[in-house]
Amino acid sequence: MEPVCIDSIILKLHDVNAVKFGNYKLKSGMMTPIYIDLRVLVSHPSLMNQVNTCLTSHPSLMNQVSSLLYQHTQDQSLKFDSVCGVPYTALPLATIICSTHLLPMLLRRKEAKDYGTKQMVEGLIHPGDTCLIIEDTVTTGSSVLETAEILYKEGLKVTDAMVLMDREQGGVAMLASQGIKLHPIISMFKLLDVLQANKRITQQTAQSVRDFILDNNTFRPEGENGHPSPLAKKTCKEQDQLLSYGARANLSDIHPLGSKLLRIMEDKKSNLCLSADVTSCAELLELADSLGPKICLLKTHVDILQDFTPAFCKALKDLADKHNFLIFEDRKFADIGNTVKHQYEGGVFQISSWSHLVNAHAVPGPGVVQGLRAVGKPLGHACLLIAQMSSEGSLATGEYTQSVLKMAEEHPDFVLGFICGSKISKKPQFIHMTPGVQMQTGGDSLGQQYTNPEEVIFTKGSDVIIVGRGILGASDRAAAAESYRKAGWEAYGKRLGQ
Ligand code: S5P
Repeated sequence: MEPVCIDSIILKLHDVNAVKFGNYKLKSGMMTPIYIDLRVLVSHPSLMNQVNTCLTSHPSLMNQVSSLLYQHTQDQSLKFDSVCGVPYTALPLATIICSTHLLPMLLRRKEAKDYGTKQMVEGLIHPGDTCLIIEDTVTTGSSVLETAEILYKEGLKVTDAMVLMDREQGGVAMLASQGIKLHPIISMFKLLDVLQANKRITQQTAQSVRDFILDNNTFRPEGENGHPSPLAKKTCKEQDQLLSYGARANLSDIHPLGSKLLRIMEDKKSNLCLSADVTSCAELLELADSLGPKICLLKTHVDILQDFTPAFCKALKDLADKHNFLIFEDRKFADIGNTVKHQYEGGVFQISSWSHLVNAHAVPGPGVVQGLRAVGKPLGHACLLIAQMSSEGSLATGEYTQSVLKMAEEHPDFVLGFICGSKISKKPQFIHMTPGVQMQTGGDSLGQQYTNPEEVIFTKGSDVIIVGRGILGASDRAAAAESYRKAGWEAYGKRLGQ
């Protein structure tokens, strides 16, 4: 392939507004300063209709792109029996390639039909055949993998995938870890070079996009021993687990307090919430001061304090500012909206005046969130919904947990996450916090059940460990807090594949 072809296609893609600069959201939820929108190609019928299969002076753009993709399969001597485009944007590309070169095409459905054959893949399937996947743009590679997994279920093999535009954010490596070789035609850095050289974008824009791409690689390929890490084996559905706390803090639809918490976690290298379940204000303030540097969040049960005074709240807030942690009053609101409003705002404790976060049971229905929101939202506060509990025999399981998830999704402006035993939402803007954490698994005599930090963060995919007696019961509380901080952070590193 002549470099000039690639350059001219890049410029034509820019002409038809398939390359956009600004602030856009990717499928993963990540914000990006560049967006490749190849869907616009189908909005240029003159380009689409013009039948031309070689790169002469005025071939259609769609055909040029298809030709490039096909040409590359020939250059690489790829062997395949059929072609499947990733829905939807790559479908016309696959169609043109197949009709031009008389290749059998397979059509992958996004959802199974609820009538007829219920097939996920349409077309003549010969188990054992090799199918080539065609994609328009790759970021993480998850869409290609999803299509491959559907083809595998039909007994097909997938060894190679062709992509027009590789954003160079880890897709090639991720797919390689799954045994699929991705062949990109245009890389992000090449695209930026061409647009800059042709004065389509400034040097500054090009550089800021390059910086973004370098800072936002979505895949960590290898374990230390050179074998793919367990994460490399994750399916596309688990790819959101690869997002760092810092990257999630930048998501467009994250609650501002959630964003703040994730930044604190990243800055302090701590996903530890101290459950400061002590009964004297002095002891609690001493804990906040001495352990403050190690935690992202301090959880209180203000109603167990024997000597509560409003001055205590002011002192706690000052310590939260001093050590950069958030305060979470574990009030577990569970009444009708009007009542929780008063409980949150008024009474002796005036919780909304000092606590950044509170939590609530979903049992009363959405009114509980709406009541809390009426008070907390104007103050920039947020709440967690209790989706699961650590105690033996808890009723918060199964369908109940799913209903809590739905309630959270319906109130993203006030619910920033969950109290839960494991990750329950695939939306990376929700923060999962897990209580019942100790180094030694087991429990207490009143039904509490413990899981260790690695299990909670790495295996179960939660974000924050909530630790009470594991720290409070230690002879050296600072050393215990440090060991929980370290264990939680190492489990997070392992999750990211570091
Ligand atoms: O399901 C739950 C929810 C919460 S918020 N299980 C819990 O244990 N908690 C709280 O976490 C509980 O009220 C206590 O404050 C803390 C756990 O304390 P530990 O001493 O058992 O670590």
